Order: sequence, then structure tokens, then C-alpha cells
Amino acid sequence: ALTDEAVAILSVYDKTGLLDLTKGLIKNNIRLLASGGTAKLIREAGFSVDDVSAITHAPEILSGRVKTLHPAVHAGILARNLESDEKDLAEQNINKVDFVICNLYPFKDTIAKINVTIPEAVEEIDVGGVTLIRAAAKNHSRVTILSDPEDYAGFLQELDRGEISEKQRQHYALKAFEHTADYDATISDFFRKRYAGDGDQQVSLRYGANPHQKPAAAYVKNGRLPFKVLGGAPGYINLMDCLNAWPLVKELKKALNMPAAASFKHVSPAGAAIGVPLSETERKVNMVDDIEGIENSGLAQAYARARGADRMSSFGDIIALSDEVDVPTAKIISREVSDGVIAPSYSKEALEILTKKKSGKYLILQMDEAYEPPSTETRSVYGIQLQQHRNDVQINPKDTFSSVITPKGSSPLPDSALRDLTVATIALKYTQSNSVCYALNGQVIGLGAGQQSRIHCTRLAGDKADNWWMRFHERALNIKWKKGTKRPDKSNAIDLLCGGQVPEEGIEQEDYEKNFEEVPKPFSAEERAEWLKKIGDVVVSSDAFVCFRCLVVND
Ligand code: 93A
Repeated sequence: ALTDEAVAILSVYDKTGLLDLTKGLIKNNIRLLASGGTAKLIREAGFSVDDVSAITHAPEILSGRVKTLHPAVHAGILARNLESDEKDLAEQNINKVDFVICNLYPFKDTIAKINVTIPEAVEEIDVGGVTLIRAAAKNHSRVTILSDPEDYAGFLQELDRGEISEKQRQHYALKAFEHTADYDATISDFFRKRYAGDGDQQVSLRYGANPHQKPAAAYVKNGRLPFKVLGGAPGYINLMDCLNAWPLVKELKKALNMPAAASFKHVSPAGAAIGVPLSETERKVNMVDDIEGIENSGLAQAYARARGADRMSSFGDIIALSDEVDVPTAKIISREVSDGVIAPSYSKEALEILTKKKSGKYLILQMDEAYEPPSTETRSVYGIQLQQHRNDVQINPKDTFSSVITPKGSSPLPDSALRDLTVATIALKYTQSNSVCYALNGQVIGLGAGQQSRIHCTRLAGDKADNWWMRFHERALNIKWKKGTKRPDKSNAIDLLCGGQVPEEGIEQEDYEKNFEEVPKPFSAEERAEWLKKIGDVVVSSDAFVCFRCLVVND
């Protein structure tokens, strides 16, 4: 029979605080309906309660799999104060439900047990409880949903004062939605690990940021991962590098319509470039003068430039390439110390070369070029979710630098400067802040990343650009290497010579000098200053304001 008596449905796995709550509800003349175990506990404590079956006229069946799933329950919860809803209820002889108290089967605790089986986990997937919570939360304009025993005391205090306020119902509803969302995320996580198949929707990582951070994985919540692992096994930082380096080259290519490459280390680029043809000297400086066919490969020239920006930092890099990897590019990569590569595709021969690297352990990812990430990105830091709109600002020579201020009477910036500003600015978009970048000839020539001080950052970028230019000096170009000197040793020795850091004693000196047939004379301060005067047309970009002191430092 229809009555005006308020009704509460109780169905709780965690029975903490249940009896105090019951007492309070009864004191306020609320009729109690409860599912099996919940009703039993209440009844045994001497309180009056009806079984849910009193309104469903159906017993709990399938060993409890169907307890509260019934129109009499859910229509009672979902009905609004509308004439048409009232009519439907009256026709079906259903009472409205005003309060739902429910918490769910302990799926999390169950799957935390060692060696849990899938059937054991499946039994702990709550269906009816989630439906109760969701229905009540949906209809929170009329119904109060309590999904956390912690809330009982506050709820009773408010109830004793007469009614549950709209604000409080909203608060409980939000909490309920979060409870079911978290519950469902735990379930999908459990099954993703078992059913998704490695590499499809998720990929296990060797370890997290440090070797003791296990397990580690990368996954997407919907659909498939946009990349395939063609070789090796990614680590966490490898993937961080890949997923920052890839959009950088994709963007560079789109902005400048040329093949692009990036060389990443620790989630910042060491170099990035487009495939501007290399001069003979540049080929020598970038140590690619013996690569056959390089002049016909924009991609190979882009990577030679990216790798050549700061060879010392690029040691063990993650490489991103905007186009199908060809043989000249694969050949450059094959003889450098590198950890992995991400590209949209690989020619058969190029893939053969790369899969041989590091005895087959070289990381090779194939990226879906058409993939577009969602516009909102969320990450969790120390248990807190940080959410923001993705940095999807488009940088290109035309729009981004449309209002460059030049001195009165001077000519506008040449296209090459706009091109280099685009390269520098896109590189910074994917660099850990503070960041400052110098660029020339379609490539980064000095990048300062992740410095707490912008002055240090500018100085670092400037020093790198200086060292890069010193490598074009005759003395650096004509070094007579001892036979058998390895490429990384050459890169380090050049860095010491060009950076003005030639060691003058001890094992450092021995270590340095052992590389040469003829030890080159260190550059004097005057020689350095003289040569550095000869570089021009360099552009600089910064991820925030460049202070006066920074510029003075780098003058
Ligand atoms: O197996 S269920 O998904 N089927 C249902 O119809 C149902 N209704 C409530 N589990 C269901 N519940 C859950 O039972 C509640 O979420 C609660 O966790 C538990 C309370 O059961 P009992 O009252 O028998 O102790």
C-alpha cells in the first residue's frame, strides 16, 4: 500500500556503524528495508526491519547475485516528484524510497590477495549495490545516498534537525559517483592486466622511474595503445621520452613541412632539427660524412643535426623521427649509443639494421601518425590528480611570430630566422622548465633545460651554443684521432676541447690525450673570443620572460 512514510533501503557489506544508524533512522520513523545479511544483523539487534523481498515479492536468488535488482526497488529510488512518475508508481503499487545506504563488495581487498583466481575476483564484482548507489545518486534532488559509514553520524545529526539539505545530498551524491567510479576503475584495471594482451591496450614496463619501482605499466583506458613495440622492451623513462619526442617531431614537420628529428634524454631534447641539407663541413662536425646516401635523405640529415647539437648529452638517447626510417638514418643510429627510437614506420632494410642493435634489445616503437591525444590530460602526483588542458597551441612561422618587433628602419626577419625560431620554440614546448634554446640552420644548437634559475639556464644554453660553434673551427675539424678511438670518446674529447675544459693533469689528462695521434693545442681565451665573433643569425627562444641579466650574461 502507498504510504507517506519515508523509506530507507540498507544493503551494506561493511557493517560498521550500521546499528547506530538504524537506531537513528527508526527514531525518525523511517521504514527500513534491507538485503539478507544486513537485515539479519539489524533484526538480531532487536530492531524492526523488512526484507527487500517484502516489496519485490521475489526472493534473493542465485546465491545472492540477485538481491535488490528489481523494478520495485529501482523505480522507488528513481521516481521524481512528477505527476507521470507518481502515476506509474501508483499503478505498480510501488513506494518511493528516500534514503539508500549501501557500500560494495570488497573487490579491492580480494584482488590484493596473492594468487587470487579470476572466479574469486568475479564473485566480488558488485552489481546490485552499484545500481542502488548509482540510482540514488542520480536522483539526489530527492534521495539521499550514503556510501561511506564515516558519513552516518553527520547524516543523523542533520536528520534529527528535520531534513537533509540539498547541499548535503549533492555532497553525498558526488561521493557516491566517485565511489562507483573508483570501484569500476579497479575492476577494469584487474581485467586489463589479464585480458588486454601485452602491447594492445597496455604494455608492461621493465620498471618505473627507478629499478626498484615495480610493477610498472603504460595503458590507455579506451581503445588501443597508439604505438607498437617492434623491438626491445620499454622502461618508464624511455616511454616518457618517446611520448614527448614524438609530438615534437610531428609538430616540427607540420610547422615547417620538412622531415624532423629529435634526440631526447631524461624527458628533454638534447637536440631537435629539420632536414635542412648539410654542408660538407656540417657533415664532418656531425660525424656523418661517411654515411652513404645521406644527401638524399632529409630524415637522416635531420637526425644528424639533432644528434649533433650536443653529442655529449645525446649519449644513450631516445630518438623520434617524423617519417619512415630509411637506410641512411638507420645506419647513423646503428653506430651511435642510443636507447630507442620512435617513428611512424620503418623500411624493411632499416628495420633489419635496427633490430640487430644491442643484440636485439634496442627499443623500436612504431607510432600511429593519426593518433590525437584527448584534450584534457591528468597525472597523479603523490596521490593527487592534476588536470589541465593539453598544451595544444600550434607554433608555426606565420602565426606565432606575426608581430616580431624589429628596430626602426631595419628589414623584417628573414624566413630562415622565422624557421629557426619555430624550431627553437617547438623544442622548448617539450622541454622541462626553465628552458632556453638557441637555434640556427633549422636545428637546436644549445638548449638549457630543467634549471631552477633562468640565468643558469640561459648560460647553459649559451655555453652549449658556443661549444657547438667551436666545433666548426679548423682545429676541431682537423683533429688527428688515434686509430680505434670510439665515437663517444671522440665526442667527449671534442666537448672538452671546444668547451675550453682541456684537463691539464692526472688521469683526466691521460684519458683525454690517449684519443689523439697528435694532441690539439687548447684554444686560448683570445682564440675562442675571436672565433665566437664569427657566428651570426642565431635565434633564441625562452619558455618565459628573458630577464635583462640573462641577456647580459650571454652577450
Ligand atoms: O550480487 S549483487 O550484485 N546483487 C544484488 O542484487 C545486490 N544488491 C545489493 N550484490 C548486491 N548487493 C550488495 O550486497 C551490496 O552492495 C552490499 O555490499 C551487499 C550486502 O549484502 P547483505 O545485505 O546480504 O550482507
